[in-house]
Amino acid sequence: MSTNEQLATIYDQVRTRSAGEPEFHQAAAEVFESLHLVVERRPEYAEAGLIERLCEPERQIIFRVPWVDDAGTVHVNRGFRVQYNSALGPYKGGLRFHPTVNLGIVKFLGFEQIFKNALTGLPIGGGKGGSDFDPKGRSDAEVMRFCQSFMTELHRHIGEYIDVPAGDIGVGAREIGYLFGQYKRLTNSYESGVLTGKGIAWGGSQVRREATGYGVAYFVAEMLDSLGTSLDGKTVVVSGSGNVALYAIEKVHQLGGTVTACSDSSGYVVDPGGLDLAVLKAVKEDRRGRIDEYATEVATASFVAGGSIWDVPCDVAVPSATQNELDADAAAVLARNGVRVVAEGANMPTTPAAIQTFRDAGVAFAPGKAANAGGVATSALEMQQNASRDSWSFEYTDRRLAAIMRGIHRRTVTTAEEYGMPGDYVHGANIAGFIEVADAMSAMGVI
Ligand code: NDP
Ligand code: 2IT
Repeated sequence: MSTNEQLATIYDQVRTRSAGEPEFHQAAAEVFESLHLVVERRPEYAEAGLIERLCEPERQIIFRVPWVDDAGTVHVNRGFRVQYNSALGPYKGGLRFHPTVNLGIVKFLGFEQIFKNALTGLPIGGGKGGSDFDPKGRSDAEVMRFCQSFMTELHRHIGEYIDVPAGDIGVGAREIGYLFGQYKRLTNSYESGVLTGKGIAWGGSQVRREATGYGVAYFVAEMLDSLGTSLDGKTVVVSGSGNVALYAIEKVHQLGGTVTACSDSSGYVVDPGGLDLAVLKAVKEDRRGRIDEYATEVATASFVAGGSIWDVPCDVAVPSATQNELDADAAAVLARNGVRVVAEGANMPTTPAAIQTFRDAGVAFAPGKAANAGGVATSALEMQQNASRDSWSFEYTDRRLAAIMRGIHRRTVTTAEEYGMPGDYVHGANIAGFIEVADAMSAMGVI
């Protein structure tokens, strides 16, 4: 059997076993596309059944989450934690609270997380979790009761050396606080290292809140540097207006770029002179409001309900909302409008056809597992601080983050070159991440 046939057979088995999980198939297919380059040179990976083992989560936990709303009505949600791979360290990855969450979504995110975490060079395995709970429109008390119920089951499966969750869509500092409080109460122990993204006063790390967005901006700066230019004077469009988007915008502005548009699920705002971050934070962080409120408050801005944010011309695009938000049509528009660099702040926001469109148009494209790894990397720095009962300054932690992002960029570029795909960040990230995990798994035998 040729290498390609061998990989096609394994991929078919993966699909059959995970019927009805299209996002997981997509995430797996993206990695499989790069694997033939590795397996041709290193057949021992395929022989040891490594690829099949990597595709199968070590453990999947699905549980009932009952809770009572403010009116006294009982609700039942579903909770998930997929402990995907612990070859490099305890399972690590966020929790997502969003009505679209299902097992396939959690598996795609967990699978990506394995390679992303490997690329950071830090000792963290891959996992992901969440619930189909929708926090939108819920009071703090309702969110608290939901989080307490969720943690009442989850606490038996996690721990500083076992599995360390953090935030993702719908899970920020407020939710991590309720989750940590309930974990502490159930276990009667102040185990700081069990969750990351905590508040600074109770074991959190400086820069963790900013880290994913800052990290993407640092990565974009490296990509532009490779092209012989910089962020200075560039126009940038960032989709979403959550944790990742807000701090990507902040750092892009600090590095001399101008972010002219951002969005939420209701539409997008354009502010040609550059978004006013203070107003944006007031709307989105302080008030948990909708993005059209920005256009009501800022005279130079306009709100477009629905529509595609990718119609806004830019030099750099940073999709930072959710999976498959940038399709081939949007990619064609961006390319036609002269985009030079696209970096994924979200996980898998770009469809496979859109990635191909960027390749064909010669646009530099960085996948999330490289470009958005700054969040989880800083989570690993939070774990280091918790383990040593230390806390570092903002400046020191930010320098560490910037160095990690430079390292991931260098490694991705070098690996792509080594495997005959110069300039291809997708292959570079997949191959570098895979080799790191595969070598560790090989050393540990068939487990
Ligand atoms: P937030 O919940 O803070 O913000 C999410 C943003 O994306 C909101 O603006 C939201 O709009 C929008 N959005 C979410 N789902 C949809 C949807 N189905 N359709 C349209 N818009 C949507 O999440 P984060 O900023 O933390 O996460 C954004 C992305 O970044 C996700 O893909 C996440 O997996 C990824 N990521 C997050 C990291 C982190 O540290 N937080 C680390 C690495 C990656 P609305 O409010 O209208 O729903
Ligand atoms: O997708 C991601 O990398 C995250 N949501 C962050 C995970 C973490 O453990 O900090």
